[in-house]
Amino acid sequence: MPSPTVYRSGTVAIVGRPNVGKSTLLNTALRERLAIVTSTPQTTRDRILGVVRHGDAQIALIDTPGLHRPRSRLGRHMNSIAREAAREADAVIFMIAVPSERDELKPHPGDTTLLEAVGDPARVVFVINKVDRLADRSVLLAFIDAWSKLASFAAVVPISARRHDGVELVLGEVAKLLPERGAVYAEDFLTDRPVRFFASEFVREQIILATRQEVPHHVAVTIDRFDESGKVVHIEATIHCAKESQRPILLGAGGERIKSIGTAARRRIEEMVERQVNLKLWIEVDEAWQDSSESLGEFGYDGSGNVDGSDR
Ligand SMILES: Nc1nc2c(ncn2[C@@H]2O[C@H](COP(=O)(O)OP(=O)(O)O)[C@@H](O)[C@H]2O)c(=O)[nH]1
Ligand SMILES: [Mg+2]
Repeated sequence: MPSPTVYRSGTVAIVGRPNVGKSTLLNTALRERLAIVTSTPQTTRDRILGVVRHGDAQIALIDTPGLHRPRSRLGRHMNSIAREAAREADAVIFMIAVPSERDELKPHPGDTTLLEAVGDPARVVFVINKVDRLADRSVLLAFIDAWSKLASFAAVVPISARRHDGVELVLGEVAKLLPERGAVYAEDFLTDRPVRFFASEFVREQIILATRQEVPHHVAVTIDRFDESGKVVHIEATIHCAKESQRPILLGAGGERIKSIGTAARRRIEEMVERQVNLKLWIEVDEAWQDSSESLGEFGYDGSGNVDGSDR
């Protein structure tokens, strides 16, 4: 049976400061745990595209790194990815999280700067996430009021991405902003990233969850071997950290930590490939890689989307 015609399609960049819930929204909208989510800011380093069908529309959502004050070349690269995605997209989801206290009602300067960078608010759906945190709904109204004075958005939608609450409303609003044209992606197209990209991300996710403080920001993961020719998928990955002192933290006592990182990441990868996975992890120290353009390129943070550690 031919699939029904898609009348609207286009790209929608999800932008906002770190930790507001952009990646959670992507995953919820796609009903797929694609993007990695943690409570640590700057978890997302790359743009990740995920395509979702909503009514007559095909929406290509682009998750982006949170805009922040960069402290390294990597940070600057992450910011430029987000700005570029917002510029090039047909529409923008501009996301903030509800303030937890009344005195935070004033828009954050980081948000107002970002709003200016995004441009015409008529193509922006303003999404207020984490409303589940609010005990007092009047705070939300006051917040919406403060923001509505700043710009006239195409729509304002309060949601709880974590609870799947309001996500369909967001998709409905962005669909209205997309140009009328046929489907750009095939019906079953989910993402433009290869499985090996997600394999490296899932390892990084477990490192962020298992280590604290500065370690997550100093770690990159490359895939040295990805062999799916047999029944079992064989993957070898290298964890690159920036200091020799981070190696024992990653290893843990008797290698316990790296072992549990590997087990959890392997389960996530198996969930995605729906096959048994054999995952081997290595640790390497690359001093100050976040400021080396060579290392950034090698680790795939140069816009090439390449996640191979080398051409091994
Ligand atoms: N309470 C609450 N937490 C959320 C919600 N959405 C996301 N989070 C949490 O906020 C943190 C950051 O989420 P993430 O999606 O990684 O944010 P990103 O940095 O903007 O991509 C994670 O701990 C999420 O579980 C929500 O609707 N409510
Ligand atoms: Mg994210």
